[in-house]
This record gives sequence, structure tokens and C-alpha cells, in this order.
Amino acid sequence: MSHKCPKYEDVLLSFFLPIKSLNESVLKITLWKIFSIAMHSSAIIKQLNIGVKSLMTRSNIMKTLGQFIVEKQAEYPNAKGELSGILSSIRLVAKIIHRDINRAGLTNNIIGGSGVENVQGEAQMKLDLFAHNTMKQALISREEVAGFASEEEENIVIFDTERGRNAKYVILTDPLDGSSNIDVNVAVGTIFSIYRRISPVGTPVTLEDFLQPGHRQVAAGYIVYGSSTMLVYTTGNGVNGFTYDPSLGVFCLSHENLQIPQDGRIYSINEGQYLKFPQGVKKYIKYCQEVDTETHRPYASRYIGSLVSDFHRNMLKGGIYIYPSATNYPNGKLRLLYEGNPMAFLAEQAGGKATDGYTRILDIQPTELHERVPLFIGSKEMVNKAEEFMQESV
Ligand code: AHM
Ligand code: MG
Repeated sequence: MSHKCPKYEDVLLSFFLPIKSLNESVLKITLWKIFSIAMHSSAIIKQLNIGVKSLMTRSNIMKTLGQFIVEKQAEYPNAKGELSGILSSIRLVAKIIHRDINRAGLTNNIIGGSGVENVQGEAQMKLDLFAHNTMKQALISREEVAGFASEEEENIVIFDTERGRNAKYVILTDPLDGSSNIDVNVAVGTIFSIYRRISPVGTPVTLEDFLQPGHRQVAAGYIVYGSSTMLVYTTGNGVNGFTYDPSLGVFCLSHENLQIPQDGRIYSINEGQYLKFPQGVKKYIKYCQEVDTETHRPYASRYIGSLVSDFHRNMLKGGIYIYPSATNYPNGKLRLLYEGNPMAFLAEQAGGKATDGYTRILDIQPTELHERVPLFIGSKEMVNKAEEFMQESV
């Protein structure tokens, strides 16, 4: 193979050739290799520079989630960074699930049913279990977490180690919401909810630590794996959304201080179940469909069948999501602890509203780990209107 050596190789050669013991052709090849490595390294360094510069440019405009968490923590001088640690673990879980969802069509290990039913008799998908295990493993290794409960596991998981007994927080999660949508490339989500334990630190957590009303949440959020992956969360001081940049592996603050429009023009409900719904819901659906230019009706009907995605869209555009009670679901289908409470906390923090048709979701005292609740959530005016129909029909 002939090498077309640049001039400076000749210059270099002129330094070495006087050493008689050196073979000219071996020396030429060696020098050419050194030169190639140098050129290659400089190209890599240039690329790295471009990458770092682009990250810096972006982060000048968009803060990363890591920076944001550190900044927020600094606002509370007494904070020990425990919540920040938990949020960092959830960020990692989001990246892992994002990666696997994106490969879903390429491997049989991810799509399809697992052949198992969860505690509520619903078919578990492989990714449900994968997401559940990923979340559990990420949290079990944290010293701030005393226990964990998941839609996919019958009982609470007590982290009964010295570290777990001395930890302050419990986490509840729907690890993969809307999982029946995975096989068809439709957006799904992960929901999480964080409480401070009420049992004494130093003892194992108990069921009571998990059965707290939603207004006691210290943080809640979701990850939506959609056209882009976003992590949206609140610690009770407004709602912020971070979009994942897979090329950099970071979440960037893209939706600061999210506010749900007070009113909207989208209603999201599984209308196929219409005949099974209570009278108030049927009347509200008819109200949404009536023509009235002043109130911009009829509203648009949009239902993805994935709470996180439907809620996320409504939060950005204005709208209402309803999963009411039905003759086949006397208390609705959604779970109070894994879905109702965290989404209600987010809705209220963004200026929206969440009720079961009569009562504020965050005021309901849970009595069971997997209890269900009817959910009316979204733009305040729309939820108020739906509530009016519910109350009139009692
Ligand atoms: P899941 O947590 O088992 O996925 O169930 C909850 C999901 C929601 O995300 C979604 O809005 C609803 O169930 C869809 O139910 P349906 O098919 O009855 O409309
Ligand atoms: Mg769910």
C-alpha cells in the first residue's frame, strides 16, 4: 500500500535518517502511523469540541435537569439533597425506559404480553415488568428511600435494611402507564409520587406510610415517551418540564412553570363506554358535542388511551380528561395512589383541577393500596362544568 506522505513527514525523516541503524522504509511507515493517529485525534478533539460547544450553547438557553435540581436545592439551605437524589434516580430510570421503548419493535423481549396478570387481573406486558423492575432496582439502592409500591406489585415493598429503616421517603409508581399502546408505537408514560413517611424513622415502613392523602405528596411527576421523551414534575412549587436530548443524554428545561389553560376545547374520554357511564357524564359529553359559537363548541374529542399522554396534551393545549365510574368499573379504572394523586398534584400545581366528580382528589383518604377512583382532570373551567353536570344528576 503506497502512502502519499505530506511534506512535514520528509522534514521529520531528515532528523532521523542520519541514525544509520534505522531502516528508511520502516521509519517512513512508523512516522506515517504517528501522523495518522495525530490527525485522527485532532478530528476527534474537534468533534468533541463541537459537541461540548453545542451542549454549552444549549445549556445557556436550556438548563439541564441536573442543574435545575441543584439550583432548586440551594434555595432551601436546610435541604439535605435527599429529594434531589431520588429525582436523579428517576431521571436515570427515564433514560433506561426511553432506550428500551425505542427498541421495542426490534426485539421480542420488549413488546407483547408477559403471560402474567397483575394484582388487578390485567395482563402485564413485558415492558410493564421491565419498567417495574428498573424502578425498583433504582430506588432500592438509594439511601433516601424506605419503601416502594407499584401498580404491578400486590404488596408494599419494605426496604428493611438499616439504610432503609433510617430513610425518610416512600415512592409509589405506575411504572408503565398505557402499556397496551407499546406494540403499536403510541406514546406511553411512567408516573411517580413521593411522600415523607409518617412512621418513626429507624423502623421499617408500614402500609400507613403509603395510604396518605394526595395533598401530603412532597413531589410527583411523569415521564411521557412520545415524539420526544419528557420528564415533568412538581415539588409543590409549580410544574416544570424537561425534554430529553438523546444525543447528549440529558434532560433540558424546555417547559418552565407550566400552566394549564383555564379553559379548553378538548375532551378525552373512552366514548365507546358511553352507555355504561353515569347520567352526569353522559350529559357532559352531550354538552361538549353541542354547537355553541360563544363557548367554541362542539369541542374536539381526543383520546389516546394513555393517561399520561392525554393529560400532557391537555395540559399544554387546554382540555379535560375523564375516566368516570361505569357499570363495569364502579369506582372507575384508574388507581388513586399511582395515577389519580400524582396527576392531581401536577394539575393543581399547574393551575388546573382534579376531582372524582364531587370531591377533590387530593383530599381523599386512601384505604387500600390498589384502590380505584373516578377521575375528572384538566382545565379548571372544564372540570367545574363537568362537576356541575355530575352534581345536578345525583
Ligand atoms: P394501565 O395503567 O394499566 O395502563 O391503565 C391505565 C390506562 C390509562 O393510561 C388510560 O387512559 C386508560 O387506562 C385507558 O383505558 P380504556 O382502554 O378503558 O379507555
Ligand atoms: Mg396506568
